Amino acid sequence: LINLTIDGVQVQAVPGTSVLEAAGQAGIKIPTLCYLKEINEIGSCRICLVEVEGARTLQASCVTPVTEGMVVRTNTPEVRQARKLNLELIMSNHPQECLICPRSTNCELQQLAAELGISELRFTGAMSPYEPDFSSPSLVRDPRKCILCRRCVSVCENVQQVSAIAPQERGFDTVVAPAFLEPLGNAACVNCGQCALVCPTAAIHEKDQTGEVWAALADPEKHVVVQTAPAVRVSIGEMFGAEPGRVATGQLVAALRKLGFDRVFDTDFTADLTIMEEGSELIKRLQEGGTLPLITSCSPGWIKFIEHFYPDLLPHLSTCKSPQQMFGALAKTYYAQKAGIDPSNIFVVSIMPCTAKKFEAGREEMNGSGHRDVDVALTTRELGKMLKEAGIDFNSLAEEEYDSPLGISTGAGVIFGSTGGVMEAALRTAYELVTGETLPDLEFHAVRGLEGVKETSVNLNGTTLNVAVAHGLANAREILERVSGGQEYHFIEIMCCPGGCIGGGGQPIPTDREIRARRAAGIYDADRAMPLRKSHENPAVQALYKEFLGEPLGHKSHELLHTHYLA
Ligand code: HC0
Repeated sequence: LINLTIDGVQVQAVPGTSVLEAAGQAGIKIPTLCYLKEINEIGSCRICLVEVEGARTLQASCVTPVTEGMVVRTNTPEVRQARKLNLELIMSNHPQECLICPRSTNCELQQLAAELGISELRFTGAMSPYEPDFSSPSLVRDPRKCILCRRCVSVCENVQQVSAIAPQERGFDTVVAPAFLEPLGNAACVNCGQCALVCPTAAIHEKDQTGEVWAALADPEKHVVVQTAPAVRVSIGEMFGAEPGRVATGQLVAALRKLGFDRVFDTDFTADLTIMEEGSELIKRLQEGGTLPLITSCSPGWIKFIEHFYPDLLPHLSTCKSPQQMFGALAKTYYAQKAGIDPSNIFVVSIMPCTAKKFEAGREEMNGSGHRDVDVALTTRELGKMLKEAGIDFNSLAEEEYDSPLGISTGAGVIFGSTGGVMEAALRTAYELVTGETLPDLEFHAVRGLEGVKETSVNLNGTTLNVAVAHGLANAREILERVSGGQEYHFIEIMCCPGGCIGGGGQPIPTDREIRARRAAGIYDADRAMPLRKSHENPAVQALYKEFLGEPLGHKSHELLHTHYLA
């Protein structure tokens, strides 16, 4: 261990620790702005400056490693003044639009200005010459609000290995943008929104579609139904100050009814249905010698990634649409018929933890019912804003139940929300369908947790099934390279975002590793609390096959629930 002194306190730290981390471990807070643990440690913003005895200048503590005998001061007049000056310079070309900014009250720059005691704008310089970019179906780039911290660049390059954006031009003209200043909508961006999740300001944020939903709710001709993704129930409370991972399913339902939705349904229902279709597809490919491994297809950022970067591997993808899209297709056929409503008057809204779901909902081919499957996909953050605008006090709502039949689900549907969940749900069903026996233990812990790539083998009546799970696209790439290299898997789950949907780009800000872990724990709590925990036991899914679809992979399923991909 290395011994050093910070603000007169004796501190010990392992070699390689930064001064910032060592101070944090000793309970000494140093302000930061560009810093993002293990993702963006570049010392560019100069907010975390400290005085190191013997050094010629103040040092950025996030990139200064501890050394034996080091003496650090984090709170001297010089340090405070330098931090403040650096922040004032960052603010000198930042639009003063806080009152109308999408990140108002949740902006790190705003918060830091308050914490560092900035009470006047001493400098106002020229503004960024670049206009906002509205070309993406999921995200809005606003370079005027960019402070060039590079967090988005690092997440896109290192965590997702997509590299859709990078600093372009130089000097005052520097802008974070796609190559050749192309609009984001033309870039290889997968719409995952991890950039928006780490942006300290509103320089990248989700495309706000709340106006379209307010309009539909106010339209007496429209029958507006809503579906809630698995991962939203463990995060929406955070928009109202609740602890991450608190399961708020019943309050979510109550809040949506209060907003005026005609029916409140659950994406978990079609998650169960996905297991029936995808599980049957897996068994068919195993028995008939189809393309293996089969890879899951419910995460739209992942789909765009494989379409862009590994088109030769597309035959491995399941042809199943995602649960979001299956829901839309059924809402405008099965449900429309049952309820006696003209499908052209049904308006389907999704509440998703995901910005790529907006892109998916808009994909040309997603209209199996003869109508747009899903009309609008909102993020968890957008729903939070609507609830606030409506004056709904979320955390004090009494719990309510989903509507029937598209609101009936099992614990297997819930766990879709966390990395490994789709795999676990599929194994629960595949095991019982193939062996004809009841699973002795339905929890598959080998596929749970935040490790980047997880592998295990499951014995199905003498046949060994090799499975793998990846979350975050750098890990997806790792698995695809193994597949290309001939490693023998039968079934793979890939989710675009770190942690799976609980860490989606539309989730409340902040979302970090610890928050992801707590939301995942909430997902597994919700599963354990369900009376039914296997998709094939879902009575509403069984009724759907009996009354409408016939059988898994049948003609109607192909029409409504399956899709194709673009190479
Ligand atoms: Fe999925 Fe997801 S991607 S798992 O398949 O949770 O169900 O569609 O809604 O939340 O986004 C399912 C689909 C979701 C989430 C997301 C999750």
